[in-house]
Amino acid sequence: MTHSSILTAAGLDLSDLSGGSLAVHTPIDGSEIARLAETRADDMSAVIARAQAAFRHWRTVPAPRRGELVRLLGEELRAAKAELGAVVSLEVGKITSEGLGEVQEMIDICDFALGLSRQLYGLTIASERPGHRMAETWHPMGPVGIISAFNFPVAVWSWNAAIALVCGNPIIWKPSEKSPLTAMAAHRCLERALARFGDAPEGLSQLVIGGPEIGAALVESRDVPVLSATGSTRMGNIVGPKVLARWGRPILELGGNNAMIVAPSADLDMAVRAIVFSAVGTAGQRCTSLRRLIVHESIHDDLVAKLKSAYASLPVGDPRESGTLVGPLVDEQARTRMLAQLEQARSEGGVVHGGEAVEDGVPQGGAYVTPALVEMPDQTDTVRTETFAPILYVMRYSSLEDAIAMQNDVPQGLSSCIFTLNLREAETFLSAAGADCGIANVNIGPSGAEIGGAFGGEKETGGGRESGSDAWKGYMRRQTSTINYSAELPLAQGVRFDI
Ligand code: UN1
Repeated sequence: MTHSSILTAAGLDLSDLSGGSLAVHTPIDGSEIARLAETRADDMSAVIARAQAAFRHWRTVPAPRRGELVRLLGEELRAAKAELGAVVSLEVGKITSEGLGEVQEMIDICDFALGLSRQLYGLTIASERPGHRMAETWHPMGPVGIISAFNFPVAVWSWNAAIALVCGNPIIWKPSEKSPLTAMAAHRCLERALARFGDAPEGLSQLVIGGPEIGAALVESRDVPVLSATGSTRMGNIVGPKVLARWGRPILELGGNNAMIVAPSADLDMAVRAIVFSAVGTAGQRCTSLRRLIVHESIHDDLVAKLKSAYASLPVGDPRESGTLVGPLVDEQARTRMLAQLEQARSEGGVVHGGEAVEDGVPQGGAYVTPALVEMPDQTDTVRTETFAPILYVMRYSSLEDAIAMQNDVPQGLSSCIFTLNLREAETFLSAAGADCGIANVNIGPSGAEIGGAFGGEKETGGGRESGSDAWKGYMRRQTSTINYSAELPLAQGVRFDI
């Protein structure tokens, strides 16, 4: 299929894809596949006003009816799964199976949100006063701004969109400048669902295309009470304080520097498979990608030998070809950064295996690399830095306590895991004295989380939670009510104030 036919098959109109100022390239061969018109910064106040108007209506629609919209979105996504997955592969370079997996993640969150639309439960609370009842009710917040990253160009939007919509909030989406086409194709699915739904207010979901000034309008507006942003810690450092300064609620999903501890009892064959998927899958460009391997000294050499042989046979190439496991990096800049980081690691005593630019047997113009395994003497500053590329630093440990201390001794706190068959070790890792991350797994890798759990992390990862569990509470406001059905007016805490 040509680049254009992939885009038209996903419902995009080629006449909308040219003549604008935002050039979009495919990482597969670096060629330009669209030139999009951008939303003007001046238009953002009208966009936000439309969302506010939609909010006044949508908040009064019963939540289970709002769930119907998300059910229809799930249907549209099921129907368009192959076509949308192909745009993910074209625009961000994911292998076919991961492109499809991304759309499946969207379908899953729609199913979750549909069930949730009948389960936005509050509490009833025992009152200390006779003839009184206390209750907690969850209400919609208002427009939710969603700033998404290129690496999960549509799944992370859908976590926010599906939950925000059932919670009664309009959405305004600013995708990464690197992945606006996937966003447009996904938004078409929502538009089709909206048409079938029938009576949703105009402006319930809006897509804005452009750079940081468009995002800044969302970040700075008091009429966007919730701002969910996925991206670098540098971006979060700007966005978070600005949203807080105007008393908004940020939901931040920022950098990760995820580790795996491999203990002496680990099933090494399973560990190798988990390591390779999580370090090399998506070309190391997941927030959850495995970046640090902390291996017990007794099995270190054995594991490194197994990994070296697994890495040697990894098929690098066109992500659309069956058999390819490692597609391109998103752009040349990402490759330059990866190679520079490896140089830095070498200067700190690292021994690098792989980590080379690939030009043969791959489409020309793409930034292809062989994944890198780097044996490090220590956890240096380079290891503590997140590089969005397939670099796996391998270090040794002798006691579990040291391994956990190393796992925690980075600024980020997204995902973590341990491979062990020892119950004491596994439970220690999961305990209050264990991993300090938002996600901590046993005998699986750090990436590929299911939507049913809350997703997010601590420290420089930003503290936000999205997706499953009770992350929906971040999209609603809690109201505590005390209802007096007696004929008396007793005061709490026994206070007397007789007049
Ligand atoms: C991200 O990289 O921003 O857990 C999200 C995972 C995916 C989501 C990653 N389900 O790897």
